Amino acid sequence: MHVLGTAGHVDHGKSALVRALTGTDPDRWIEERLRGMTLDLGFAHLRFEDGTEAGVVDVPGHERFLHNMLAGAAGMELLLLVIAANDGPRPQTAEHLAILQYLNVRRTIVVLTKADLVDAEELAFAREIAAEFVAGTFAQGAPCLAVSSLTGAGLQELRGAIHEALVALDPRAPDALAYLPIDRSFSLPGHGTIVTGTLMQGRIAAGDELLLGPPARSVRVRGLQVFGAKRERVEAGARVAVNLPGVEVAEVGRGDVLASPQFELRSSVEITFRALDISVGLLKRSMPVRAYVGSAEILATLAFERVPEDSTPTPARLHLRTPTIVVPGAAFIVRRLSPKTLLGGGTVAGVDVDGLALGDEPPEFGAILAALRGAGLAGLELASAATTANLAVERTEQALVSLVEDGRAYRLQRPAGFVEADAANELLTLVLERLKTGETESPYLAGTTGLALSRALEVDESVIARVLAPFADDGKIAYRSGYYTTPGFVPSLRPEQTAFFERLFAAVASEPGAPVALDTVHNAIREARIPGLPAALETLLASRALVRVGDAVYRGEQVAHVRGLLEAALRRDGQITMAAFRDLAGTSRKYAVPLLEWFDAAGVTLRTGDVRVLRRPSVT
Ligand SMILES: Nc1nc2c(ncn2[C@@H]2O[C@H](COP(=O)(O)OP(=O)(O)OP(=O)(O)O)[C@@H](O)[C@H]2O)c(=O)[nH]1
Ligand SMILES: [Mg+2]
Repeated sequence: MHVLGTAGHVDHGKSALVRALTGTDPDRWIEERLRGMTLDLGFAHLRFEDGTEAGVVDVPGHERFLHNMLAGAAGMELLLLVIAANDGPRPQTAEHLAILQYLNVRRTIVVLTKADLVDAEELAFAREIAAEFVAGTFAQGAPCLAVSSLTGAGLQELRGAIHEALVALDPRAPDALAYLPIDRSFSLPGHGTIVTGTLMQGRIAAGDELLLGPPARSVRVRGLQVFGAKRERVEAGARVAVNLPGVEVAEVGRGDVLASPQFELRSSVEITFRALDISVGLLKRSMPVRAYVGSAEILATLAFERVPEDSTPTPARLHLRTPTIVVPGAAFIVRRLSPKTLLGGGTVAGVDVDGLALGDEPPEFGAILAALRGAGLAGLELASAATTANLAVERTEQALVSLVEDGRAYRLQRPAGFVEADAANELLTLVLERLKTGETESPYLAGTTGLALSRALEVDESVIARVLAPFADDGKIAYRSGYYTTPGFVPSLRPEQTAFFERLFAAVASEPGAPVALDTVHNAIREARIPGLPAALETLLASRALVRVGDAVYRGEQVAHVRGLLEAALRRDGQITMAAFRDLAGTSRKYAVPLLEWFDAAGVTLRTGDVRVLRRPSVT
């Protein structure tokens, strides 16, 4: 069996295509459906009459969710590179393609979606642009098919091309040791913890003893499923759900690995690295990076004997800050810490190089680290660090910069200072444990506030905010709209909560301009007597799945739609009156006034006299 994956820019129709091909909506979360945007990986099952099947992985196109795309990208063998015929290749089309060149894609089909929105001449032009775009990449010469997921045009031909490609793919190494990067974990009443992922190589059978980590522990497979059907054994290439008794769901998740017991945790691996052409100039002899291996994102140091000057493959080493199960031959990519520029990628070599030093180090590092350690989570500002370590400010500053680059100290803001990495990491671990437990128990909560963390951990709220900020920048923890969550966590409402909001908003689904009154929402919540509804509403508002405008509540997609119409009208006419806006939005004056004021406050429009103009000439 093989895994087919989507890639491409936000809104280009990846998820709609998966739905049209498989009948399954890969957007699992209500936030995704209300917002009309994929946030996390989605999964589906493609089946042909002759028994050929494939697992489908749908990725988010928005750059903010690139870490989720990366967690699913390594498993793909057949790529559907999605380009909207009416929009052409865009930044994430290029970024996804650049990432995938380092991973395991073996065949590509370019899919021009939204073909119903262009005429024959524009479509021919879109084909030309797409062919030019993939020229010189691994996708050069790939078949290019135009489809409309809306009308169904071209879907039969695409299914034919997918079938042909799947049949032509060699099976993945079934005789190798088992290696399954985990992309999801959840618990089922009566079954305990289930983990899912793509079995990259080898076989797994019920009853097998496997290694789970990090941290490493031995587990026994109770049961296996592929697309909801029970299996005694599964082979490489399948999307598998594995039932692991005795493992708490909070202890395992995306980024962990399930593998044959012959493997072990490694903290330093020899690699073959190939730089991305445009990033060659950024490479240093030893530099902190984010490494993406399997479904994991790991902070690491990339070290060269000789820094590459072009994109020819070069031997190098990766020192992983978190020891991880790494399989020889595994493909990976690395990005810069900040900004998260793609640097390149490669494959893991066979030899273990644990214990190699990272180079000589000046003696003042020890003194500064000791000073920082003494200050704990409060950290030290530069001048006090210099005084405590008995060093000149200038040398202290240079050393602190190196320590920050190496990941042994973090830079703090407001007020500026430095904190020892171990102390900060310990806080992060405590916070993440707490968040994970909360997210498992009440997955519908938007997250945990700094105040709640402060009370639970008995650490000053301001210290929490200051120490966690660098982790939030690095993607080790997520902070959004006042709530902390584990990275990649997307709140998910309970089925009865989802059903409640879907029912409530179904009434206005066909009218883009019609909201539900806030009072109606509150009354319905009170009457429904479903636990957790007020918190679920908070969550939907925090994620912008729902948007409160004055006394009314809209679906995020409605507001985005009206905003699109408004911006198009303003670009065309330069200005708009309230009455014209009311007609444009298909709503009444009662709703049009607060809506337009909301767009003013959101920085979309600017009021001048009786009309509105665009605040910024172009907004994406
Ligand atoms: N007219 C037309 N609209 C389409 C087609 N495919 C998708 N759309 C619309 O385009 C919008 C985006 O579609 P999605 O499938 O959510 O796009 P996506 O690529 O999955 O977006 P992200 O996952 O957020 O990156 C939706 O409003 C779809 O209804 C199509 O073939 N024709
Ligand atoms: Mg999508």
